[in-house]
Amino acid sequence: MKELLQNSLYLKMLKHLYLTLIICVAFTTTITAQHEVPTPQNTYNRDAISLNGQWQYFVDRYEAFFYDFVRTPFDESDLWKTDFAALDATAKDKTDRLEYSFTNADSLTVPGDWNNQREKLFYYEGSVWYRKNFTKPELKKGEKLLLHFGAVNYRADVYVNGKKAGMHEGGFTAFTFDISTLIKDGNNSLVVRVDNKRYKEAVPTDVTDWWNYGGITRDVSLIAVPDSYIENYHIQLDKEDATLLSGFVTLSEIVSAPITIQSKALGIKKELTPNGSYKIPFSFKINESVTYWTPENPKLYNFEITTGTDALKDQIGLRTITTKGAEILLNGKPLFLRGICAHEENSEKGGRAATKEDALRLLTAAKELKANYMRLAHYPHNEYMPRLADSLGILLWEEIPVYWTIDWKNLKTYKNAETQLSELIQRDRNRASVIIWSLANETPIIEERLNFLKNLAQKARELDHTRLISAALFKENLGDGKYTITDPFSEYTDLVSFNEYLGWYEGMPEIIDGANFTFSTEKPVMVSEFGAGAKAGFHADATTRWSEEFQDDLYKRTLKLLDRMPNLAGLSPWILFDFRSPRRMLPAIQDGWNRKGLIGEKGDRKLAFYTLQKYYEDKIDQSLKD
Ligand code: GCB
Repeated sequence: MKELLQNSLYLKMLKHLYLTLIICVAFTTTITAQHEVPTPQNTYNRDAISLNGQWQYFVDRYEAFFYDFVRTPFDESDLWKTDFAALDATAKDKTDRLEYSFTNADSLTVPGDWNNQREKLFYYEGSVWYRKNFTKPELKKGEKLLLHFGAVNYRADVYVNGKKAGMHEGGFTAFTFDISTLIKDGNNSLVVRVDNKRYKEAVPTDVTDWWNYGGITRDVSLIAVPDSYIENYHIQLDKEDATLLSGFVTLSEIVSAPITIQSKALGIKKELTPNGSYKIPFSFKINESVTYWTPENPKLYNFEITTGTDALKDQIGLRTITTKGAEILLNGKPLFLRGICAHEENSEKGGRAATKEDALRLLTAAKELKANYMRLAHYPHNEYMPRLADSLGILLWEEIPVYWTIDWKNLKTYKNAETQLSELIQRDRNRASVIIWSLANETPIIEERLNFLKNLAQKARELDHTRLISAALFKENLGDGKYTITDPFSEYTDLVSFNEYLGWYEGMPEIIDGANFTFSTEKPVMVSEFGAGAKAGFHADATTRWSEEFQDDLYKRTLKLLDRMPNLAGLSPWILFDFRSPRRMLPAIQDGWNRKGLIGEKGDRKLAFYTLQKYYEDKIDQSLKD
């Protein structure tokens, strides 16, 4: 007995020594090598091997597969040496993580959220592990293999053959790893831990009015690129002089061979000399006459960029977007934005809009409404949206999830928001449809928030000086039916945009009739939201909340208010479709849906849909007469 006791004590001591050793290793060695590279521009047109499809998964509610029992992440310790592919119930190597296995595990479809694929995951917020095996593709000499994720909500920890490729935070932007040194011939294992827990310091923070769908929500692909590849470029008309084509090309590695930018239809073939730099700026005259990109004629030109080692095609619309006083000018001509807001959801199928067809569903409904513009709320949407909007002729406001409350003083939070903004601009800078970068939605007017947003605005302008900057602000009630904007951040934006909910969050719709707005600024004004909840198919009189009639009446009164609003350059009512929100639980009316859609979740057009459609038709007729 004594011997047994001594033995177990000895074992315990050994275990402690071992753990201390692991913890020391975790703190003294550099944490696993990071393979993240900037996401290359235009992965859309690169030859890629899709890793979409069925991925095995298991739920890790207590995160026991990520942290050891003293909450040290396994991937910061030596324990992570085990190859995931070998981790199955029969493995001899005994670790705690043997209790988890992909063998016999169920599968989820990628891209897609987990909430709508398994009933038991509908409300789940936490960690889920995914695995996909893939065969190493043939690579030419000197080629690298990039692993590209369209988006994972919210945090992704990525492992290739048991080694960490890296981590990405932010649920709506693309990220890429160079996995060339992690892959092996034949079968390879790709494991992703997806964690969608909400927390205060995150972007967005823990309180939002939309569903926190978890999962690998966008396409995953492998892309082979040469050693030096085209990492980034911007091709657009010069903002000051539309006879010039201006921009830059950035390479992943410096090459000496010239870079060619070519567009046959425009008679352009220009050689740029890298001169030992990664980033090569250009600006030259276009001799042919240009058909400008407009919503009515969304002309796209084929461009080809070639370097000594790489070649890439893109379809780019050429246009300028500027403001003059209270007007927004597209190609120098005044433009009225007939808009509508949209969340990235397919309410009929359920869940996050993840495919090209899902994106088309949203854009087609906006077209039917006679909109020429959409506000993509409240986070970057799938690349399918701007790509399709480019060819369908819909202008876009794109946005990052700096929403309501944010941990304004936290530098990490700021960096996170800035990274998401950079990743968005990086992806969509060549899309003619995108005209506005929006930096925030309904954020409180306090000092620390102003600093945060001013820095974001500066960053946005640094990365792209060709587009307009905005944010959805709060209005100010001056009493006696008078309203204005006093938010000091409006001094830093090109547009003064605000959310206006008179008659829904303030009084009954009659209040709208006596309301008047004045602005001290000469900038274009945009009503970025207004609306009312209505359950599709519920009919009553116009004073009954939740009826289609109430919503319709509020729209009619608001549209009149907008007609007398000075400097108005556009509107984007809230919202195209009903969308899922855990904040909206009113039984038999909301049942988990925000009902402010002009279209119900099953596709039924509500009365207000036709009212707005008519308003937009009249605007078109009016602009034809002008
Ligand atoms: C807002 C928010 C939006 C909400 C909406 C509402 O002002 O910007 O995210 O969903 O109001 O329905 O209350």
